[in-house]
Amino acid sequence: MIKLLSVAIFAALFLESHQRRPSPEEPFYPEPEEPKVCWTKWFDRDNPSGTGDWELLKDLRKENTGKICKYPLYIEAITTDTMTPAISTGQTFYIYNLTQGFVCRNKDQRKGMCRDYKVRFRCLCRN
Ligand SMILES: [Ca+2]
Repeated sequence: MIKLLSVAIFAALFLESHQRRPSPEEPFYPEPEEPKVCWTKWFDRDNPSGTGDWELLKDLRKENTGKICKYPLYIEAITTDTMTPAISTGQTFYIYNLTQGFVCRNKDQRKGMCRDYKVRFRCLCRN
């Protein structure tokens, strides 16, 4: 009985899948587009006057509720004065990653002082 039933189900599925086969006259549907990515605004919550420039993701999230997506795809840090990419300044960074954010500690620098940085994140766009 079960065998007969499974044959019947198979036959039904087989017929249905054949009925749905697109004919050459049907319109062509292109592949779905790649999801679009968006940047957040620039965040600059700290100045290097203390122990350094602390732009931690957890603090930025706390101070800017809902403004930074849960899973950022990219983080970018630049100086606030000349917009120089952090990686081009020659300074050493304590933290610079997607999960923690960005930290420049003054004690890690040859000149003893970090520049002031701002950060932004790339996220999937909201529709
Ligand atoms: Ca800063």
